[in-house]
Amino acid sequence: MSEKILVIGANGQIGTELVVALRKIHGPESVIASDINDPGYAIRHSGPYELVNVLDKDNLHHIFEKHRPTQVYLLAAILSAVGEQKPKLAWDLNMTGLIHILDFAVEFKTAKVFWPSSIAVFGPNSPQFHTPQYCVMDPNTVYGFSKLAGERWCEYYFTKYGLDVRSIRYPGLIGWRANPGGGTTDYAVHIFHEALKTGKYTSFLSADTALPMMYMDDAIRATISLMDAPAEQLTIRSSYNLAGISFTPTQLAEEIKKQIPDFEISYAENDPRQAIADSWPKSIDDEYAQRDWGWKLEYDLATMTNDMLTNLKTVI
Ligand code: AKB
Repeated sequence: MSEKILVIGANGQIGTELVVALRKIHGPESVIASDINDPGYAIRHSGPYELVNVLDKDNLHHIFEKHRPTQVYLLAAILSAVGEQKPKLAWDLNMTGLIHILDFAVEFKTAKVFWPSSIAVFGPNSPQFHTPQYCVMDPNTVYGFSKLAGERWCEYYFTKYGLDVRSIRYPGLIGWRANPGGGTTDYAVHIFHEALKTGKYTSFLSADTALPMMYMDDAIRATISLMDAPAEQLTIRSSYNLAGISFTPTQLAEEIKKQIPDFEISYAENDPRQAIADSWPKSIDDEYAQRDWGWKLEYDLATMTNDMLTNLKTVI
């Protein structure tokens, strides 16, 4: 069957890379990139593009009618830090946007839907180390509980309407092609830009704040492998834990110093993102992803740092 893949939120950190990867696999004409904002040069010139606002039901209905997508990736979201500044908007975009997509996917018989969840679904009373797939979940950010509620909606549409929805709880994502957009893990991307530009960085998270992170190449590979996995192998229709690599700002700075020996890191105090980070797991257990769809991480801290610095140098 020839695919028609709609990527919503194509200008974001994941979307920018996912569109390129999907266009390589399926051909440029099969992947419709869409976003609320005008696309960047690469996306506009490498295949079809639509302006889409997920909160505008009529506009979205028109896009489904026009393209009749066989797969939809809904990446438009407000992340943890911005979500705390605009809680109602974060809830509305993250929830209403998802429900619109799930409804239209049922109406237009979309074969598969991908929706990203996050390690933000865990909270202060979740186990902090090797956080399992199933445990206490008491997220205390709007982003976190919108993702947790979204996971429940995904499983509900799978059970009630047979919609093939798939999801990953992404760790913090690190890539060189696009910037992150307002999350708590953004420091781990900014640090590379500043290391190359100024040789210094002030981290808004404290020196020993460990968080699960993942290099974008692994995240894109995970997303596409999950979407390619045979449906009968998938035992989780809420969202799969993915472990990635856990490290602190100090450990990341030490790794950067191996290549930029004069690099200096300092630490800001009283940043509101610290409390968010403190409520999240320090490491994650992803045994279900390994077992169900053969997930295996490729990049560790050293190889990720090396690849980031090598590639970022060519674009900044
Ligand atoms: C954020 O920091 O909000 C995101 C996430 C972990 O979901 N990167």
